[in-house]
Amino acid sequence: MKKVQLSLLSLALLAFVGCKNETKKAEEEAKEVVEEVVEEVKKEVKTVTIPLEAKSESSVTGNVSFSEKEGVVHMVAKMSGLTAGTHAIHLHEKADCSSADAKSSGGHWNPTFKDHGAWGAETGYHKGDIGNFEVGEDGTGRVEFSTNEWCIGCGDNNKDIMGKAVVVHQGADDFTSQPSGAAGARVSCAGIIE
Ligand SMILES: [Cu+2]
Ligand SMILES: [Zn+2]
Repeated sequence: MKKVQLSLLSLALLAFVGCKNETKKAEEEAKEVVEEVVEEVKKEVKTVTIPLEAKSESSVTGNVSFSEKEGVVHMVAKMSGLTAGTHAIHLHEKADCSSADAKSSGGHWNPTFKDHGAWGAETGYHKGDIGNFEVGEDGTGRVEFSTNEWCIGCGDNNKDIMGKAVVVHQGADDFTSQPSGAAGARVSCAGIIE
């Protein structure tokens, strides 16, 4: 039995030595390809992930990640500690969550000076008017949102979300009350900073 194992091992060794040069070349080529792809991905995809901080005596925490590819920003917000029901989520104008009620983040981010409304509404909407989401008994929430009206760090004041804040509200956005949809207390906040 041992003998069989040994001869198998030497066969494998022979094969290994024989192929070594070619393997090495293939390995190097593969490495180059991987490096090129990584460089391309770095160029194409910008990402920022930020933690949500509980505010207004809530226990709502979580995180929000933004990624930009080919001119479209995709947002994924994951939250827990919410009350069951409908909650609003917006981008507010300042990445400052320092006050206990998160009002330090200012009003809705509205670089184009439009009325507050539902995203895409003909009557107007703020660039921060993401909308509402539903939460069940387990208190967790997940929001996915994509738009080509935002960018990550492009420097265009009408699009750039860097330096703004994600704010989650205790209540629902009615999409009509001005200037912010009467969504109630700010229960969680995250500054969009790197
Ligand atoms: Cu808000
Ligand atoms: Zn608004």
